[in-house]
Amino acid sequence: MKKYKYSEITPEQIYNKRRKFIKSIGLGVGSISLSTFPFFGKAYSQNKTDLTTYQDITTYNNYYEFGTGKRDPFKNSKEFKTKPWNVTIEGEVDSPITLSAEEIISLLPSEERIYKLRCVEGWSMVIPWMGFSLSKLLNKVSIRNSAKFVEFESVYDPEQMKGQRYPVLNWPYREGLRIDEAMHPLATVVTGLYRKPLPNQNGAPLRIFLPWKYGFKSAKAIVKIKLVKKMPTSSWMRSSPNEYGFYSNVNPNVSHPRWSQATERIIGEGILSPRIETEMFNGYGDEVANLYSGMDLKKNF
Ligand SMILES: Nc1nc2c(c(=O)[nH]1)N[C@H]1C(S)=C(S)[C@@H](COP(=O)(O)O)O[C@H]1N2
Ligand SMILES: [Mo]
Repeated sequence: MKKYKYSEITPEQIYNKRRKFIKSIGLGVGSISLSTFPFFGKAYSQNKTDLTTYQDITTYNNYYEFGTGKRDPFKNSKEFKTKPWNVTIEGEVDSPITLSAEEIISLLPSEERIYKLRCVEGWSMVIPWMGFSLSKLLNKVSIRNSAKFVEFESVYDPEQMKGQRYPVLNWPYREGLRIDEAMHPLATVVTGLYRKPLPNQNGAPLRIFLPWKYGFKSAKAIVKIKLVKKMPTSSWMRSSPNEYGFYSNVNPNVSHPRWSQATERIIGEGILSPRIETEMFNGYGDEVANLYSGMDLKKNF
């Protein structure tokens, strides 16, 4: 099996054809904004071992607000209304702000970012996300020195989200990061995938994505970002504290209490193809390992 280093945001070996195409129409790779760029989902070839297909990315999901089955989010989120949509940034800031999703998307240009998502369940996908660094959004407020952590809150709307009528998790879905993790350039606000607006099942209109952490750290459909003094308790920590810690960095050497994290299955490759070895920090260690220097990552799982 071909082995990629997943640390490059736009690996040439994966997107060579596309880069040529982009060059030919006169745009640099780093800064294609959704608003100025025509959507084209099928203008490039797809090698199965490279990118996960649009079909798989949008029909095999975890999004418990819409049900716990993998196809539930695809089936149950079709009518979900993402307009109007506001995101509030509050807490340890000088003045809180509320921006609409449209404002955020037009204010902060999205670029294509190919990152692998590694779910704690032991599977992964390579996804051509559209998005921008979370730090750019956080910099819209003036953050006080007292802020040490960031808490994300997903939308609470049991009328539209059937899953929230059951106590599968402590709703709304909450996640958290240390502030330096949140400010890291790889911490992403996702606005789309495959150069199209983000499908509902993947967390429209805005979701977070942390390439070096298990997928559940990447809260979908966020409505609130709160700067806080103390380490927040995420929904997963609350539901099962011995299984899910605050950090949840991808780490092949630390097993989940009920299964190993040493290998993963790439979605779409068929059940006969071998699992690949999971890499520390999901393969992004060169970029993020310094955030954890001196920390015992077995204790801080
Ligand atoms: N609000 C919310 N965000 C969520 C989840 C969820 O159930 N609710 N599931 C998480 C999990 S476990 C994973 S693996 C990823 C899946 O993202 P994807 O469906 O876009 O692949 O979303 C994460 N974000
Ligand atoms: Mo997950």
